Amino acid sequence: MRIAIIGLAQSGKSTVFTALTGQHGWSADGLLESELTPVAEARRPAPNGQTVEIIDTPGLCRGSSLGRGAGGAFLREIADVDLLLVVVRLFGRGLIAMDHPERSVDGFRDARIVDEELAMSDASAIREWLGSDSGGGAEKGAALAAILNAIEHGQMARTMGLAADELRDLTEIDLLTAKPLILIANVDEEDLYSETGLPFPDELRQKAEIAGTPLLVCCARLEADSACVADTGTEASDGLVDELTGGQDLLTRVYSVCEHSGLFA
Ligand SMILES: Nc1nc2c(ncn2[C@@H]2O[C@H](COP(=O)(O)OP(=O)(O)OP(=O)(O)O)[C@@H](O)[C@H]2O)c(=O)[nH]1
Ligand SMILES: [Mg+2]
Repeated sequence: MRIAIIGLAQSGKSTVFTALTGQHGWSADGLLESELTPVAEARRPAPNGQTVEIIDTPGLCRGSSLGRGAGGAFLREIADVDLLLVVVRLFGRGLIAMDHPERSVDGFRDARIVDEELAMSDASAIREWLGSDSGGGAEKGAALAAILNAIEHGQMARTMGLAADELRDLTEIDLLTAKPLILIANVDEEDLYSETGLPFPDELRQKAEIAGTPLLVCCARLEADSACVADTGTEASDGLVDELTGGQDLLTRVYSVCEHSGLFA
């Protein structure tokens, strides 16, 4: 099982990577084109004993699928993973986020940008196939043209009623928008403990609910710190944190979503 962590630049992807693997991932400073995407195994094997490989990727921005920024080049490389973890930044709300590609903190907008970049990357992969003489036959060409049309009209392939591997059999292209996906809302530690309400806008939750996308709230920094100290399996926490996390660490919650979605089958 392979999982890729994606999201806009400076959203906390590498911190999530550390939380899940206990190792360090990408940092924008050390980014060299020749470097490979950091890959590590999860700290614990999956409940069925399966090895889970986790891949950290450089950050996306608007236009990544057209080659802008560091992240776009990796989109097709991670097209064969089984699950995408999309990290959206919600920490540092109310501050000007000079290190963020959009210069502000807005998880709903960022989740939409990621969807758009995945869709544009899929669309260009399909167009490339349709434009080449790949000999896939008229049936396959027609299926791909229909999928391309839907993606260009904003529909994600994962909502087309076909599983990612069924779509793959049909199209022979690994479509990013067909991948199962978990949204990770990366909040400040103070937000986790805040009693003034949930630390992310309702529209992000609504977007997740409408799309049937699991949404996990976490403070990646806190989880990364405890992952580096010890692997305790589940983290004891209390109060609001328990309500948000069920008292479990991020890896446990990711595994739980995978189990419910049949991804460990
Ligand atoms: N306050 C707070 N800061 C965080 C959290 N997660 C990450 N950060 C900080 O945000 C900055 C970026 O974190 P990274 O994990 O490197 O983000 P990234 O998405 O991997 O960044 P790129 O690889 O450059 O795209 C670092 O300074 C982190 O310490 C969090 O949960 N809370
Ligand atoms: Mg990184």
